[in-house]
Amino acid sequence: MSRIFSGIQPTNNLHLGNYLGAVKNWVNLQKDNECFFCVVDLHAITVYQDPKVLRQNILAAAKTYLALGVDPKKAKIFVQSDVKEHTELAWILNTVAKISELERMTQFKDKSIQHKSNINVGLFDYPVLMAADILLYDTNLVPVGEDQKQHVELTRVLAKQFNHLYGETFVAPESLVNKFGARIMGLDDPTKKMSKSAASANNYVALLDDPKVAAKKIMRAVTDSGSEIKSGSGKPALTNLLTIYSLLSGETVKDLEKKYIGSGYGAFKKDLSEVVEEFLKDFQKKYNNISDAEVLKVLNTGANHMRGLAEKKMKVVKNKIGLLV
Ligand code: AQP
Repeated sequence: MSRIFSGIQPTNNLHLGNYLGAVKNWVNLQKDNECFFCVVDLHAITVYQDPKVLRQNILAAAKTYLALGVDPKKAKIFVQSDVKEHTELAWILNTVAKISELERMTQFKDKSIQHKSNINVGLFDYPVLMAADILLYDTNLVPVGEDQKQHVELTRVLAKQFNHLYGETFVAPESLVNKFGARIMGLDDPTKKMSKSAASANNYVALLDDPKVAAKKIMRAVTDSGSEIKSGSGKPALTNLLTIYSLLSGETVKDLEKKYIGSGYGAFKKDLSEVVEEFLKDFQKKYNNISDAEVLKVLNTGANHMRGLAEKKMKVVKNKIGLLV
């Protein structure tokens, strides 16, 4: 049994990429591991969020975890800002992290281009807070999409640097990246990952999109030149659509390729749009049955449990660096 930590930012409605690259994996992992799944709201504010919308998005993210199958009897679900030790440890790790290491982070570079008018210190420091989230709980494994692998690598570096300076304190975690579906690409641009904060809503299928609207997004998705339904190099759009189809339907990409020999893109996309529509209808039925009171209770229980672990760990950390405890 491993200890597992992962989180998603409540920056907008979660999308198919968040599900297929992250939460789907969590649902499997919770069976045999000690799992902590967090709504990382303090990460979200590194890009300006409307306060009223953020509040709704935090609850929506937690409800989404539940509706996708994360089971509070098996895993702890909580909100990052409910456990103040995350930021406390982030400050301490800041004194170990090197600016030159943070400057190499791809997400920081990408987001600095995307949010030119607000390249704030938090955006730069994001990976250190993420390291704190992970190290605070002696996490062994961090299930993430391909895009977050670099941050987990940095977490390992920080754990080792701290241990070297102050003695064995932190577990150096490993990232757990799905072989398949780790990087779901944008529907409007299959060379970039599907992202909640993409400029166009046609980039993603949000899990709370009207199922009919989502079906239309699939029909409008960019395709590759030619007409063959095939994945592989030179076919980034079809590779992405086949990946989504396979992960949602359980059919392998090979079987899907066979099934659509001789069919055009239109027929393939029509079927995929129906698969997506059905998936969203089923998900939203579950989502709409979860009340605010129910999710708040789950978050409260989760936060209480996590606070206990976090307080204990912070005592150890403070003691190691010579603070009074
Ligand atoms: N397109 C994706 N394919 C596979 N996995 C993905 N993840 C995100 N996008 C994809 C995985 O989902 C988890 C949570 O990610 P996040 O929301 O905390 O941050 P992010 O990676 O920055 O996701 P977005 O959608 O791009 O959010 P914004 O636009 O707000 O920055 C992670 O495990 C991530 O790998």
